[in-house]
Amino acid sequence: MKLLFVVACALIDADNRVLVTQRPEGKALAGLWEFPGGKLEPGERPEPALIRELSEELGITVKEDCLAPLTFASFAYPEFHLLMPLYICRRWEGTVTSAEGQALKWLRPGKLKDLAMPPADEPLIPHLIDLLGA
Ligand code: 9L3
Ligand code: MG
Repeated sequence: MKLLFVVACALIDADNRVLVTQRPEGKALAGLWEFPGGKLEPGERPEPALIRELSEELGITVKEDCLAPLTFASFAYPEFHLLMPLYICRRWEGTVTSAEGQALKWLRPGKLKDLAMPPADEPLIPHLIDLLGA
């Protein structure tokens, strides 16, 4: 089975809200709300990959020591098995903007349950509720 290594991040604001972004039309899982991130490039370590993805998708600069791993997601699709660590980040430089035209939402963790999310992302919600409250 092919492994797909993806990294994702819960950006957390001063009110303990978490950022989710909507996958754009034309991409796999279009319309679903996810924690921002993406695939590792060949030879790339997870943290630099996440820093690159957050810069490309949200226009922010994140330092590696501001990323802390929280938990791990795994989901077996028919074509590949997705492995995805979830990092948290409370400090970044710049303003979060939709650099690729995707919709953005800041939500308390308890509200994430109302969104349609990819199957890998949904089991991450209780970990964020444990950390930040609902
Ligand atoms: N994926 C799932 N949850 C996420 C992210 C960032 C990605 N939080 C899944 C969707 C795709 C695959 O990982 O199946 C690769 O993502 P992308 O490179 O298409 O964003
Ligand atoms: Mg992505």
